[in-house]
Amino acid sequence: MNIYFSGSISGGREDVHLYAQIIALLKTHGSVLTEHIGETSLSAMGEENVTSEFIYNRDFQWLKQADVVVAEVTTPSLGVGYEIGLAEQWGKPIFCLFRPASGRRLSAMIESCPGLKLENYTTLADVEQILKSWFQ
Ligand code: 6K6
Repeated sequence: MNIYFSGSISGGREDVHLYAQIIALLKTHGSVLTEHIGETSLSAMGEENVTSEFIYNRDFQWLKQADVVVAEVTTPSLGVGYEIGLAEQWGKPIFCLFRPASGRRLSAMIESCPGLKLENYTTLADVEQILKSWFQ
């Protein structure tokens, strides 16, 4: 099972440690194509020595290859929203995780999108249970 994990980069890296923990959980369910999203060395300024064109083409191909998309949507991100939109157009299963304790309001375009499943969570233990129910 190829899993595309989507999480904020330019939108802000405040949750990068959380992304790494979610990716570790996802790896018990399949192969994560985008492990770098959880790397602290990847800053909001992006990967060094690669062009945005390279990143776009690579991520586009990975997204196409994915069997499922899991997006952490707490930190608003243009890229994450775009990837969700593409995956929806392609008919892929999309699972979104949102942390209400952040104090943020999730975009209505994600909250009410009929093409995805959305779960609120508080702790990593919650995420573990949610992933089990999604992937069973
Ligand atoms: C920033 C500027 C140029 O390059 C970057 C960051 N480099 C990226 N490397 C890998 N994936 C990226 C990069 N920028 C965006 N993405 C993709 O969009 C990832 O798959 C994320 O899921 C999503 C993040 O979007 P933004 O808008 O928060 O960056």
